[in-house]
Amino acid sequence: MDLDTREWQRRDASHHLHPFTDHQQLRDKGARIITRGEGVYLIDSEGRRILDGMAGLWCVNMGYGREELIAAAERQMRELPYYNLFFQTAHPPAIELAGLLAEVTPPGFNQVFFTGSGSECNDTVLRMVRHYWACQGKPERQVIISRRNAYHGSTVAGASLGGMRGMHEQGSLPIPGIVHIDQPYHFGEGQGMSPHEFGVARARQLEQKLLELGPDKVAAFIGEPIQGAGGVIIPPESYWPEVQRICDHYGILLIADEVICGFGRTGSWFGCDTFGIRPDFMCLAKGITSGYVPLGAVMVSDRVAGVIERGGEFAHGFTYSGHPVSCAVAIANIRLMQKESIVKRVHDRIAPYLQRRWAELSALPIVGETRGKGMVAALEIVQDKHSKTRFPATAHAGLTCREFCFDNGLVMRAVGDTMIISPPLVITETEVDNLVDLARRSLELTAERLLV
Ligand code: PXG
Repeated sequence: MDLDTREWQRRDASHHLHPFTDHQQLRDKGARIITRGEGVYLIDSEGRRILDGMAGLWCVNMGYGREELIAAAERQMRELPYYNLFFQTAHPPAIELAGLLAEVTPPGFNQVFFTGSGSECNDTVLRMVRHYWACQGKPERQVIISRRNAYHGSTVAGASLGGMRGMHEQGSLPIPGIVHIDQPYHFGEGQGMSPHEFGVARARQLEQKLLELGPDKVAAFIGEPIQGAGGVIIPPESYWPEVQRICDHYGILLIADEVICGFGRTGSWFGCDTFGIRPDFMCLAKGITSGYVPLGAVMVSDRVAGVIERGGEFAHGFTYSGHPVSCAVAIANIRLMQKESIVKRVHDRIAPYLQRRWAELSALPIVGETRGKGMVAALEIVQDKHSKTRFPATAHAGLTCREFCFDNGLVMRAVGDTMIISPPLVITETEVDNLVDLARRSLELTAERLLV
């Protein structure tokens, strides 16, 4: 179908409910219609090229239009478009991918449970953690500790594990047995402490919460190595080692939600490698297939898998757990990453370049801080650079900047007044220059509009 923009928008408004969207606002404005992708660029229904600074939703790591991934999907669809992994059955793509994941994940991860998404990974992990403790004769270990402003998905367990107040308010969440501590967000909540002190202080909240609940009631701690959707919250260096120490000391399981950080985003294969975390579970999705088809995978450590394997039937699974087409694309995606040494390229070349260029934006009068790691970065829009005072909420500084970005041909996300990027890992130096120039122009326009 080849319709003009207005007709697409009319049809969209007639029948389509969007995720995380105020439909009144959307209907007034009309949706942006994206029709194609090429490399790091999107093309919209007006034929405009837009640099995708978010890699879709943090997932199109290898860029749009990769023939290897397209061919793998087509081949698998012809061979076996669907079969399940229930009832003592398996298929070649799931078996091959499980082995490949064991190869690329850190030592001690040799078992994988497939799902269809990041949210399903976190639902799986919640059930598996409690099942693990029940198998160990400790069914009273139920509570999972998470963090405010974490994002772990939109299913009931995912949204409950997440720490988004707006999500909890809709639908009586969180479900019982999930509690939240504060996030390691130094710019927003540092209270005059040094990053080091603040990192330790925020990690120690885990210990305080454990002691308050009784350590024998606590099953696990869950965290994103870097919080993505919460605004690219990069914890101080002191944070994760202290969290790890506490988890080890009290014997609670550590779940790393690597849905965004996994597959090269932070400059190593996994966020755990970057931060030296030794988790019991890793939740993977998004970059596992570069977003071409849906897939999630829960990596289960040897210590946990040994118990689960001896624990009888784990009554859990999805129709699309390890869908053959998704697994075939994931295999092709990981092989392509290996062939192009993409993680090394990110680490040695393109991430340092991106971070150097991004940091230049900190000189702008409305930028209070820039930060980044690997191929994610953020900046804080402020009214007063020296006191780091924010604009009043009514100014909608972040959304204003986001609109200027779109108009200038750049996708950059706003989380409140924090602007964030997570471009495809295959972005070139010239494209990074283009991204930073477009971001600068949009920030200047935002300043002109707001600093009157
Ligand atoms: N964990 C993390 C860390 C995520 O970022 C999920 C789990 C859930 O994955 P699924 O595949 O169920 O969506 C995510 C997803 C945003 C945004 O606005 C971020 C996500 C999803 C939608 C929007 O930044 N992350």
